[in-house]
Amino acid sequence: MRLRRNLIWWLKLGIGVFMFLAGIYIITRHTQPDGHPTKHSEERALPLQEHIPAAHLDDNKNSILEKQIADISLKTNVPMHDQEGSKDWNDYALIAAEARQTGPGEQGQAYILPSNLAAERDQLYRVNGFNARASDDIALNRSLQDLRHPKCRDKKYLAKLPRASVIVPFHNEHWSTLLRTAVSAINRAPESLLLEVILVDDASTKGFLKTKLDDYVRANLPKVRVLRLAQRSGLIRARLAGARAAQGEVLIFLDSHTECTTNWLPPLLEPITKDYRTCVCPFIDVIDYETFAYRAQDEGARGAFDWELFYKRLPLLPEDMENMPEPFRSPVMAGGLFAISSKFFWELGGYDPGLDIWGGEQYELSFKIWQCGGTLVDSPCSRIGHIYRKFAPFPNPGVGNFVGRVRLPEETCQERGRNETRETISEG
Ligand SMILES: *[C@@H]1O[C@H](CO)[C@@H](O)[C@H](O)[C@H]1NC(C)=O
Ligand SMILES: *[C@@H]1O[C@H](CO)[C@@H](O)[C@H](O)[C@H]1NC(C)=O
Ligand SMILES: [Mn+2]
Repeated sequence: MRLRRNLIWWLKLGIGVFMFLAGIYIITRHTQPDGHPTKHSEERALPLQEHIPAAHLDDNKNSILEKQIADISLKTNVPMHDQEGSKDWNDYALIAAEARQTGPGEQGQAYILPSNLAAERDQLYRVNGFNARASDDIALNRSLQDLRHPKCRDKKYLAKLPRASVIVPFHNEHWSTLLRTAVSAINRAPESLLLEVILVDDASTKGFLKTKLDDYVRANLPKVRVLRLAQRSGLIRARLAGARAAQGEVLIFLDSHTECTTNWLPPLLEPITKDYRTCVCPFIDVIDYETFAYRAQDEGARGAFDWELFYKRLPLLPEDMENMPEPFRSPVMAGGLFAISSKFFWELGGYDPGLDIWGGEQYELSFKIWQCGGTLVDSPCSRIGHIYRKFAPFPNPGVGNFVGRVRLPEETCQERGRNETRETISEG
């Protein structure tokens, strides 16, 4: 009898002490001042995946208290959004309409140009490096097959996402490939999330890219505006000009001969909403330069480079495979297509404007992202096709490759941004 009483007393004391300690733990976590860049607030902005295991503490049959602690620390560590905060952004009416669409190149199928058009074909091939004549027979709003991971189809994203500005620099781009870039981006993005598409004309010389383009855009594409550079400035300076003109909270850079596929935008915006220093790349698919057939390049890889700074693709890590289709970290971006918050882009100082035309700019920006406390991820549910040309149709007017001239951001990020606490971008 006495022994049992003793046991109960000890048990009560044990529970009491445990609850007291747990209480103190909760209180200190809760009252941590928000504005101070403590280690704690550093952790807050880490990508979601790293914190997810905490949610599985439920399985652990320990005390309710422990679960409460886990819940609270989850809430304070990560701007987690529950089911109510998420939304199905799919445009099912559009998906159904596209499924019925037939014609040249529809459903992303190969289009074989009739042989009587060989002369026109050859002439346009020479100036574009791809079969632009075939492109002209394909609808600007052609349908594409859905190559995404099956789990992407009904995946929900945050209901509150920031608005994006799409920036498309071009120099002598072909008419239908340029417009298909804009049309596919606009049609397949939620109306409320795509603020504008800025076409940055880097001193093109083709006549139809002037008044005819302005007129077409004014009549058909209210979200598009054309920004003209006075002289040939190169890809990087064109992107910078577009970024300066952009009004969205997120900047999305696209190449001028690309096609965005179904629901491409929310998977790029969501990681940035969770941490504005995350830069997000879509999966890049291949649009065939001859037939415009749409196909996958692969099912994801990490960007890297060799000792000569040539871009390489490495296999995914096993944990990234397992996590599919969640965004995974990638050391360097391929370059042409990515999303970044305007805030972070300017904290990084944008691109180094000393960089000319093409080749290496992705290293400069990728290094700056990682060195300035950012993260670079690939988002498998966002897929965008790109025409890899058969050959370069115009000479590179710059000094060519500038790999040797990549300046590292020693001063760039130490001054800008480093002393700020991390935060998420406001919605809109
Ligand atoms: C594509 O455009 C054509 C012509 O402008 C239009 O009739 C058709 O409905 C559009 N298709 C979709 C899926 O919106
Ligand atoms: C920290 O940030 C504030 C506001 O952004 C700025 O005024 C200040 O100069 C920065 N301090 C340092 C040491 O960079
Ligand atoms: Mn390209």
